Formats: sequence, structure tokens, C-alpha cells
Amino acid sequence: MAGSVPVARSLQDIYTDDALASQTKRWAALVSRFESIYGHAPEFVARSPGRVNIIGEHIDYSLYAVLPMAITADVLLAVSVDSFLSTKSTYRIQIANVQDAKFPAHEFDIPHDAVEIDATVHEWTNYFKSGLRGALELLRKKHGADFKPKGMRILMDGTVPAGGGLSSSAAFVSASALAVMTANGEHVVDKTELTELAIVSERAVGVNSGGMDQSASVFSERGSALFVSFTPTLKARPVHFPKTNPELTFLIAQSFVTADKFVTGPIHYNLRVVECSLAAAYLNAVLNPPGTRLPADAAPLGISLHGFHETYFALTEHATKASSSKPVPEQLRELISLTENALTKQEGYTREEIAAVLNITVDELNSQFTSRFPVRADRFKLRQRALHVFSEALRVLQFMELLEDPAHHPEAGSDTSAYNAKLGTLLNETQDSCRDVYECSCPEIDDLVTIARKAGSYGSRLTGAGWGGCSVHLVPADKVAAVREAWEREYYSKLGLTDEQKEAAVVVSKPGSGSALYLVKEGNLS
Ligand code: NG1
Repeated sequence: MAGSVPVARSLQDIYTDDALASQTKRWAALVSRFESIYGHAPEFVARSPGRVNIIGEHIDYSLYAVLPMAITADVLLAVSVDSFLSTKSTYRIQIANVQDAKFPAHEFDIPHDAVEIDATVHEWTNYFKSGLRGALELLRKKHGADFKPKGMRILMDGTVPAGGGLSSSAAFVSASALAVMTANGEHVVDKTELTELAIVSERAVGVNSGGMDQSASVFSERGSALFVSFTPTLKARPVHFPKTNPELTFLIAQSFVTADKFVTGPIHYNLRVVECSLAAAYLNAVLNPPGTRLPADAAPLGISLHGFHETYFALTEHATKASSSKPVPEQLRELISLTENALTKQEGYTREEIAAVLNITVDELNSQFTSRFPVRADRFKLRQRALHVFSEALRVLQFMELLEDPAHHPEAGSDTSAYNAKLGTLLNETQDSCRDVYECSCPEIDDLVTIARKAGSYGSRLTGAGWGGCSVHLVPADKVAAVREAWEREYYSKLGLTDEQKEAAVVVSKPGSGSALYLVKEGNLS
């Protein structure tokens, strides 16, 4: 699926038929608003969607494969390029948002050689700047260190709810990097390069993010989910669901609990990244021969549970002179049982306890693991985090096997309820693990999940980082109405939602397409 970001010729290339009418109106409004703000038409629109994760939660930053899909909601950046906005040492970025009351317009004169981002301030344009910074690093690699960026005028329209678990930030950063590359004359933008730079860029905003969201945003293809693997290199390929009877529908339901990774990072997301990295180091210290070093990899803190996994089996297979490797599911089962025996402290491990096992000082531990982004914890739950990661990585493989191994496929035309239920059970197991072991659910998501299952969902779980945000549900088409009614009755009616919120609460999601560019000719969209 490598290749370059497509240049769309019509909105039909981007959206599914059911979304076309409303999107056409929205794009026209964006172009005309751009004209009224800046006095001329945009030259192009860079577009990147949000995503919903089907299965594989909180394992991308441990470098295990995941299965997300893009959704219709997206970030659009209408852009014009202006060299006159540049001086000898700076270039100017003017950026506005269609929701200008919430996201006020800004103007920056940025030095040619560095993009400052103050990650301590929660400011919407930081996401643009992080895409800018990443894109410029790539442009400098290609064109030399004295590359001079162009000035840009930008108007953004984002429809992915922020803090909703649908990855608004990755959509924004990916669209920004794509816009900057295009504005600076890159007519062909490589998808893998764009994704890799968006992953690294987003970490500049204060979150140790994995790579799932950016991959889903850039690589997705309409009509299919996306299998994303991170080792040995980033790869993404489309995955199709077999035909089922009853037909399967994905419903996305918001909890309306805002989970802001930036604000709660020290006790939630960033802490989990630290715990997983510490678990990798700890398991390496107690299960691999003394002195074994984990390979440096693309994980946020440079080592990962996947790196430990590979090192462990490479060393044991070498030691036993095994002629072939065990299948990965079997390896993961073995790792689960090894973890249960090696990491016995349910209450978690203190910094002192971990440092002693790693044979380093507490200061060294802090500088290696907790200095990039601050975390607040007295104990680190290494056992639970490693168990979730290995078991979730296994569930992704089991889900993929159900989807792709013809031996598991139901007979065409037959009732496939049993098959559907198997897919759903894996999603339910993910939710149980997220709630009880990884501790990233919340009571509101748990309620949505329980209500949906009672009303006929095969599988229901949180999607994205959790601690609020969205949930995803695998529902037979003939039960969609019943599930929606049950949520309305037992959950949404109690929240006092505005009409707009009611409208956005539940979305029937079809797999959408990934990033695209659209050239606007003389203010014309068609
Ligand atoms: P959200 O918060 O839903 O965008 C986050 C991470 C993902 C992944 C999931 C959990 C970012 C940008 N995204 O998703 O990489 O780790 O949590 O599976 O940090």
C-alpha cells in the first residue's frame, strides 16, 4: 500500500455516497470563507481523516500490529502559498479556523531554521506547528540544510471531535504535514514518509503517541479496514470483512467524557507508555541472559515489549538450536505465562525496585524513562501492562485469522451468527482487559458497552486511548435501531445534551479513505 498521497479529482474520490451532499456544501463553505478572510481563493486543500480502532488497543507504542479504519470525519486545511510573506530570515504562517470563537486565528513569523513549539501550553496551532516542523525536517533532508520554507495562509475545518478517541490530533498533524510538503513544492508526497514524520511530529506536542492513528489517517482505503504493523518497518494493508448474514455494522458511540491526553498524560497515556517500556526493560533483565541489551527501536522511549519479545525468542531459539521459530500466537501465549511468573507484584513496582533489577540508579531510571514527558506515579504496574499488551497482540492475530483465513469463513448465504459472535467476543475481551488490566476505561464507557451488549451488539469496547472518548460496537444490521434506542433511553437522555451533541452522539461508520490532496482551480471545486 505504499505509494503517494492521491490527488483527488472530485469529492467522490474522497467520500462515500451517503456523505457527498453534506461534504460538498462544507467544502464550498470552506473555500468561500477562505476567500473572505484572505481576499483570494485557496490553491489546494489537504485532507486527513480521523479513525476508529477496531482492535489492538494500547499496543501500537509497544510496536504490535493493530487494526483501525478511517472514518468520514476529517481535518481540511485550505491553503494558499505566498513567498512575499517571507523575509531573509523568517517566513509567515497565517492560520485561521472556521470555528474561530473556539480556535482564534494566529499569525507567526517563524525563523527559517527552527519551529518553536511550547508543549506546556495547550494551544490548537501547536498541532499545525508539529506537522510543520516534521515536514521541514524531511524537506531539509531532501534539499539541504538551508532550505527556505514558503509562507502560507491556511483555513482549517475539523470535524473529528477533540478528545473523543477518534484521533483528531493525528488527523490535524497529518493534514498539516501534507499541506506544508505541498506548499513547498513537493508534488508527490510519499505515504510512508508522511506517516513516519507525522508520528514523530506528534510527540512534539506533549504526548508519547504510538503510530496507529497517523497510519490509519494516511493509508486507509475506502471500504476496508487497515492492518498496520510497525516492525521491521511501518507497513499497512487493507483488510476486508467477509460477507456475513446478518450483515455487520460498526457503530461509534460517544461517551461525552472528554479525555484530553495532553492534560492527563502524566497519570494516563504517557504513564502507560512509561510502564510498558519499563516492563520491557524489566522482563529483559530477569528473563534474558545477563548483559542482554534490548534493540533500540521506533517506540516512543526507544525500547519496546515487542523488542523484548523478539530478543527473547531469538536468544532461546539460538540456545536450543531450534531449527524453526514458533508461530507468533504461541510465542505470545508463552510470554503471557512468563510474565505471570516473572512479574508477581499486583500492587506495582517502585522506582527503587525497578532500578535495582535493571542495575541502574533511580536517577538513571528517571532520565531514561520519565524525563521526556513527566509522569506521576509511586508504583508502576508492570505486570498488568505487559499482560494486557501480550494478550491484546494475540487477540489482533486471532481477529485477523477469523477475517482472512478461508477455513474460518462462514458458508456463503448461511446464517453467520456464530462467526459474527466470535469476532464480537474478541472485542469484548479487549474491553475487559482495557477496563480491568490496563485500567483505561471509565464508568461511562462501561455503561455504553453494557447497554449495547444487552440490546444485541456482538462486541463492544472503548476505542482509542480511553478514559472517556468513544466506544465502538459490532452490531448486526437488524439490531442497530434497538441499540441506538437503548442508549438514548438508558444513557444519552440523562446527559442533557444539546441538539448538536445528540446528532453527533452515535455514528454508523463505514470504512473511509485516507489522506488526499485536492487542487482548487481558480476557486473552483469541480
Ligand atoms: P487517541 O487518543 O484515540 O487518538 C491514542 C494514540 C494511539 C494509540 C491509542 C490507544 C495518539 C495520537 N494516539 O489514540 O497511538 O496508542 O491511543 O490504542 O497519541
